[in-house]
Amino acid sequence: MNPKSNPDTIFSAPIDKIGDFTFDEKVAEVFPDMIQRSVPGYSNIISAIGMLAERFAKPHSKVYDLGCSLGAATLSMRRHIQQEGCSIVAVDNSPAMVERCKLHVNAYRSDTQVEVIEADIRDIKIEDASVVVLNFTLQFLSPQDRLALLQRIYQGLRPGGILIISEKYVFDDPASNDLLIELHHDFKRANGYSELEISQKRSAIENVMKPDPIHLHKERLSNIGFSSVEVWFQCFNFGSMFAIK
Ligand code: GEK
Repeated sequence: MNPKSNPDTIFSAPIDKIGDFTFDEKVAEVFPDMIQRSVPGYSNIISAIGMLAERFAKPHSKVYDLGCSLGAATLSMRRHIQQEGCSIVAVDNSPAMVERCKLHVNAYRSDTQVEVIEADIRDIKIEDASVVVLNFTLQFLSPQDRLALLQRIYQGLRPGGILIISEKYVFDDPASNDLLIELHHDFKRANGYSELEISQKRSAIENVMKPDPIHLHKERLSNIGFSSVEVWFQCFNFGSMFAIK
């Protein structure tokens, strides 16, 4: 996808009182630039989600993109899916994201139908799915809501279906955790973010995003019943897993 990307300068000037980060109009406007410069491996993950969807999408099944933002994963999957009668359901609870996502999706036509829905992913029905994507979304749910959503995804997946779940991680060993956080900050510096931007963004996000360790993700998915659970990508403290039913 090539959405028009305005530069992210949201945290570039000093802010008196930093509030909690929200996915509002201002964020939606600069989102492609923000996520590209902030999440190591983001474009590789988006491409690979397309490849995985190509393999796992089944004819006449549903494909879900939960927390779709501007629809990058949806568009990547739509480009790759060859199966007849697949439909993609893209869901986000930010009105600003959903409005722009619809524009991106409608800019091209395709045989794979896409429905963009403004809703909380904790409330939507998940059914007859062959592919479910949570690309950097689960981490924004309060920790006590995560298990229930993953259980509903498991129930809604067909046998052999895949969940792709990308997240920021924390690590139990403090020295490893600190090093990986520092490497992430180096990545942001290399992408032109200033020390002020890095620290103000960190303060804004720390109340709304609580990352889990990789072992907790694996245990939770295995306990739910997923048979194959593996990390297929990691760069610093960011990565992506698949879980196959
Ligand atoms: C991408 N997947 O580009 N219900 C619905 N949406 C939610 C909820 C919720 N409860 N909580 C958060 N969101 C995208 C990137 S961004 C990740 C995902 C990031 C939405 C929120 O509005 C935002 O659009 C998205 O989840 C997280 O592949 O910004 O680091």
